Amino acid sequence: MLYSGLIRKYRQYLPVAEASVITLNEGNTPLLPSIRLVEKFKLPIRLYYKLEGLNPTGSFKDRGMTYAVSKAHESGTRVVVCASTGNTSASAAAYATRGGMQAAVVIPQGKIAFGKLSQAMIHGAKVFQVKGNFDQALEVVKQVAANPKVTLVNSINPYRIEGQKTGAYEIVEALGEAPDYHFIPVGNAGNISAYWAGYQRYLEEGRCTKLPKMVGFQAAGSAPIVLGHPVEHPETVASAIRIGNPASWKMALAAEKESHGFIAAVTDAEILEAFRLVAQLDGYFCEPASAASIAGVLKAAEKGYFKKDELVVCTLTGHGLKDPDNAIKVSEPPFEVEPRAEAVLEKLNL
Ligand code: AN7
Repeated sequence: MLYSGLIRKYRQYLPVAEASVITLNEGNTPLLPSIRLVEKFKLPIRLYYKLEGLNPTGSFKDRGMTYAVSKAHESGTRVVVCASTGNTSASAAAYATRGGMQAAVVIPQGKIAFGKLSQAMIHGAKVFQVKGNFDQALEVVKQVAANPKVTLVNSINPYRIEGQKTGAYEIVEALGEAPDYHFIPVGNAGNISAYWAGYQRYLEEGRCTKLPKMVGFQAAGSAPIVLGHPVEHPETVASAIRIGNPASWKMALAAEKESHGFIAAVTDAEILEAFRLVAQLDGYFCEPASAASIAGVLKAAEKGYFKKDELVVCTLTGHGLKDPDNAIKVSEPPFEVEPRAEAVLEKLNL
């Protein structure tokens, strides 16, 4: 049967009137085994990447957005709003226009990756750049959404979390069981909460027989959950997770505790190194925030956290092409040469 997106696949979990289903056939993303990264670092584990960058707008946000925008349509509103570090705005813009609706997105000025800004713009969202950070933008849209003609589609909208649970369902379906660990970057903390709830639902329904330990990573300069207090001026190269006061803080703490996992910080240097390594060793280009989970795997392995042959899934939350500036910064620069074969051959050290 033709794949037609998450709402149709998981109809029993994501009920909505058929006339309001707004989909770009999101989900059904690959689970890719790591080969060379595992080899190089002699990791004792089986490591899989969940390639969420292969969703229609290039991030995991599409899983929740299809459902949140469809439910907004069903309820009769035709304007959706969100604050965003980039990916939520790209996704909201695409799904809104697909449904003949308007998106209004509020983003921190100069602090979102260019690819993401271009997505919101090309899909026809009304884009508001605020002189402030994500946390301030979220406060603004919460107030805007007090207007009954408008629906908030940040992850405080429970339909977003319902949709994002499908990431866990797909992993269990692909592996035939839950993994031992699920590693994931943490920003506003909606995704770690959604995965945990998704695994729990599949356990209840007998689709798996155990639950993974949930292991989340914040950037060291934006690590409120690790520090135990909000961060007023969050900073990190991983702009997607530059968030100082996560909306789903309590749910993330519950996921950490109930699953016997942990939430820790990785530095920008560790994030950028993991970002480069996954691209250069395993051939997959994710965005810096996504690589926080891989940085976390490397750090945990160094401390002897894993047992032999344990199964670890890392969610690679967004596509690298959204943020080419950082890729260029961490890579070998191009050679500038004359248009002659010798000039190329000379550099190849054959
Ligand atoms: C690539 O787009 O918050 O912990 O406004 O884009 O569920 O917030 C993005 C977050 C990880 C963190 N990786 O997920 C937004 C936004 C990428 C992201 C996260 C984000 P949450």
